[in-house]
Amino acid sequence: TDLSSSLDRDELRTRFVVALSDMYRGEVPLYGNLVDIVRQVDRSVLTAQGKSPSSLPVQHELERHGAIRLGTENELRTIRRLFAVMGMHPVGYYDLGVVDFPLHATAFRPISEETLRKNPFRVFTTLLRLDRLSPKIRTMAEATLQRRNLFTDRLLDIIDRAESTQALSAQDADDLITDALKIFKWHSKSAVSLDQYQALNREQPMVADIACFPSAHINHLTPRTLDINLVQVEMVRQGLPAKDRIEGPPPRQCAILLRQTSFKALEEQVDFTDASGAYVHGTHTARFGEVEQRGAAVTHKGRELYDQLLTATRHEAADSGKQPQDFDKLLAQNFAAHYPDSWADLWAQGLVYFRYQLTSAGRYAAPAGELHGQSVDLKHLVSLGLVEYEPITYEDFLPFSAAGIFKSNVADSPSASSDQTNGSADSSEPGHRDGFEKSLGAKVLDEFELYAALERESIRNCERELNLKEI
Ligand code: OOG
Ligand code: NI
Repeated sequence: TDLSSSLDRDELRTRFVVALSDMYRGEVPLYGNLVDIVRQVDRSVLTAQGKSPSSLPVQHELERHGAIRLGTENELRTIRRLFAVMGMHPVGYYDLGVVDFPLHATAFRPISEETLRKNPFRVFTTLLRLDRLSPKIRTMAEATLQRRNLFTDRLLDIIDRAESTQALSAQDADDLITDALKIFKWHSKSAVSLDQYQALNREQPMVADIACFPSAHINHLTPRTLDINLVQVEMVRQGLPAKDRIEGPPPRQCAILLRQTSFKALEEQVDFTDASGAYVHGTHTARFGEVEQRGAAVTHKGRELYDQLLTATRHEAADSGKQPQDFDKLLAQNFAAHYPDSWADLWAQGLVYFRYQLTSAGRYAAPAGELHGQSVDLKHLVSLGLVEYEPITYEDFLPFSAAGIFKSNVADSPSASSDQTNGSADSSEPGHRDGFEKSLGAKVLDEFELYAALERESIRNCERELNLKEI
């Protein structure tokens, strides 16, 4: 027995993202260029603020998310178990059916305040909906997916042990990382013939991406940046094949939700096998690089307002045949007119989730026990200057933004020319979510409830420190 066995899930997650990032930079050199751009931009932002480039915590340079696409329930369930060992759990449901992709998804991510602080890395994980494919293509996809096994026996064994003993030896931990990487590695030899690839690709390019390869290659990684607008400008200036607009809300004083942009997927050489077993050269387009900038998590009310403004802008733009730059201008105008842009207003109108803490005056008053046992409401405590609030960071994804990212990474398809997505903002028909959860073998957590719980917990802490009755 190994007495040094323990299980530090946060550390495993950090080792995993570092290893994944090294692997991906090796596989997709252009991704390395994007990371360099992000570092340059962040340095220039800090310099402009009179800060030293080393003033950021080391975790700043760890990627914030990645994405994979899976083909079967069994793959999804095993991935769920693997990510749980690294402290990542399924949060949120995303239906890509809103843009007619036979896909739905969740994000595996840390959920507690402490683990998010240590390293919030998450993986957007998509499952192919076989029930949405035409019968012939479905049979073909199922047959190739049945033949592949993403997981080594050693990896399955380590996951079992982590689940049953809640501990791993140092060797187990090393092997977990090594064998997990094998799942996400790129293979330039396809598991199917060029004919089959083309048939699957015609049905929907994502179907070919998922069903034609022996691994579930990571399709992008995403560092964060301090200024996504500058990264977009710099990508264009340096000749990267940048997506033509930034997804998400317009630039604001008070950043909300998530803004993302990417360089588009590259055409890569692939060997297919023909009937005689000989290799035939072809290409595949799936892997890209992305950056993100996160703002505040919004409440249901804040999200409805966001969806409403986005949908209205899309309709307005479609009616007048607007180009992407004009769309962004229109979006910015609509937000400026209707979405409050000061923390005080966002707070007063209940649009954002906040973390509350005692001010120095509050900490001074606490031991004096002046408020002991009283029930004082939160707004009053804030107005007395005893409690202050800061926005909670959004840790999830946005269905329309994800759809925009998917669409801009589909090669040569008629829908690829436009980032504007159709469909209604109500992206989560309950029937689909149920089906996804059945495939997953677990419920997906509700992101709004998680933010509300973080907010409540911070309020309870203030009450305890001030010796108040519960607010
Ligand atoms: C995932 C696209 C979604 C995001 O950042 O919204 C995503 C994919 O292309 O597989 O990663
Ligand atoms: Ni992404």
